[in-house]
Amino acid sequence: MRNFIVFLLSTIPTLALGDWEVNLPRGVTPTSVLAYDLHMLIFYITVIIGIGVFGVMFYSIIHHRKSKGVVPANFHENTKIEIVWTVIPFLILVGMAIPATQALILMEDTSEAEVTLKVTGYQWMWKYEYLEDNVSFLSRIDSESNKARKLNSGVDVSNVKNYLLEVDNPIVLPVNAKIRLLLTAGDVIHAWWVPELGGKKDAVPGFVNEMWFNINKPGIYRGQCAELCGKDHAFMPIVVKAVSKAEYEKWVMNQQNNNKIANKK
Ligand SMILES: [Cu+2]
Repeated sequence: MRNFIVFLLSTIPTLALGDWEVNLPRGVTPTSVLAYDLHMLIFYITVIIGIGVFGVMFYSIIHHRKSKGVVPANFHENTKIEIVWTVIPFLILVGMAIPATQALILMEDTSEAEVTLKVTGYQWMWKYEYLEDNVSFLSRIDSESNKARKLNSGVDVSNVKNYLLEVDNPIVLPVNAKIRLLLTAGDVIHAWWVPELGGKKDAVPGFVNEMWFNINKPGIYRGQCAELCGKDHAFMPIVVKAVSKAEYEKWVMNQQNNNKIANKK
């Protein structure tokens, strides 16, 4: 039975199930934390409403059943009740819409970013351009995952570390800095998604979408393309390495030097 459940869960394309987690990750950015907290708040409101509504319903079904000789009350077209059951849901909805709107407004505010990273989706890789620092590179799935994923590769993928979630060139970004992403695509629609950084945005040919995050914890964060973009859609992962500002500056210098050497050749 457990194997069957594991099989069923494995058919759901999500990253969160690796550790038997079913909830969203809380993430490491202000927007991901906000989205998580908002999700939990609304989840608890719906749980309380669910318990209330089903509680009253089951209580009525059991204690006011016909076989007990109960005669139904008649309050058809009762204005007071109709006002109450309209006003209460209205207030609950407004109460949920206020924090949700505030969160959306914050998520859309890409102003005053320190680093601007242009992301272009291609079949099937990502191109990253650091607009201020003149650094750019392509990022593809790493060769180990790529070999293992081939039909009849004979590789047991459970032995491949970060299977399908590893790239050759990860993105490096500083922590505690506002990062603005400009997303577009060169062929078909892709979507850039790293769950722990919050948000997921489409990369559409001919359009530039924006998103931002400010990573508060150094670490490696992994994601995937989240828009079906062709046969290798599942094989264009995203890896973000969040490092201190000093380390980031060092990395940028190295990249610029590498670019210079490559250009000379
Ligand atoms: Cu894609």
